[in-house]
Amino acid sequence: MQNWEEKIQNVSSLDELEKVRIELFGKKGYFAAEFEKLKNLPNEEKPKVAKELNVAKNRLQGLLQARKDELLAQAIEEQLKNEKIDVSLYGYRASKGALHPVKQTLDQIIEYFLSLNYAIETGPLIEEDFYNFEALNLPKHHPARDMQDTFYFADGTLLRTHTSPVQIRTMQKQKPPIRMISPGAVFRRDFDLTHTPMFHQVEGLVVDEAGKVSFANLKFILQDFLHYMFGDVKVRFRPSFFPFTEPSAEVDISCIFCQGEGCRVCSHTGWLEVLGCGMVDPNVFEAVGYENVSGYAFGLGVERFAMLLYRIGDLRSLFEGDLRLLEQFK
Ligand code: 2U9
Repeated sequence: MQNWEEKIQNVSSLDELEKVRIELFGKKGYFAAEFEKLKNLPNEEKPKVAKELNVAKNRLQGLLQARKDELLAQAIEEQLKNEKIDVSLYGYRASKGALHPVKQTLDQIIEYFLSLNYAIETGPLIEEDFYNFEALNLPKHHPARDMQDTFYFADGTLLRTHTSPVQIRTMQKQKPPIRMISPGAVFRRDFDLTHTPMFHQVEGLVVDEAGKVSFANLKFILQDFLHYMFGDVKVRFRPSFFPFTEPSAEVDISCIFCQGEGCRVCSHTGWLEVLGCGMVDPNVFEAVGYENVSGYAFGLGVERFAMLLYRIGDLRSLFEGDLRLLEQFK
């Protein structure tokens, strides 16, 4: 017995202790064998020996449990010592992210038109010729359809070159009145200081019964919008041409860099072109089966707005994902 007690005291790990436990109390262990031997004893000796065996068994079980508790406590102590953390050490601070300046600009534009109850409509990036060109009064052989400007797929579909197809789709599924904007990515085969093959547009469309929507309404809304975006600037409308609007105009603001004095950004004109607009061409209404309506439309490039608002010189820097640029717009 002494031998077993020493054995229990001398184990130095929980694994070793488990081995001793099995040697003692397992099916083929010491006590199983001793109880087996009882059978061979004379009857009168059996109770005495059995009692002794039970006393020894209980004692050793107690010792085993005590040693187990001791070893567990030691292990926890050891762990606490090794895994001690120094709470006075400096940690790494997670750096805050920021919205991309194009996204911030887009949000600001959308906020204005939402406040006037314009609906926000979206559509597919891969379009059919009809929605991107034909319905917008851009007939076959129009130069804008050129392979030079448009990304075509082999099956004749294309990457939309403007968000106007969304307005066509909206008019097809809805009756007037319509008051909507279509923000989203567009694609053109263009890449230089002021052009990237993908950029974002916001286009607007308002349609109601003939006579209810005027160029004067358009002028007021765009003026108000540009004041919201750029603050106290002058706004002017210049006659222009777009296939899908007639009459058409381009809209300038007084240069926000030189207050109209003339500088490099405005090519010494004092003006910056920021929008295109006009009254929707009757051919467009015909293509969607609208009759006796009038409407106005406008379009703008979001990256251009972002460059002016955040004074970014090179358009391409908006697309390089350089954190040093993005860090500046927190
Ligand atoms: C429908 C009818 C008319 C949308 C318009 C412009 C003028 C325009 C350019 C601004 C800079 C595109 O991003 S840009 O290069 N857009 O000048 N867009 S009118 O006219 C429409 C659209 C849809 C059914």
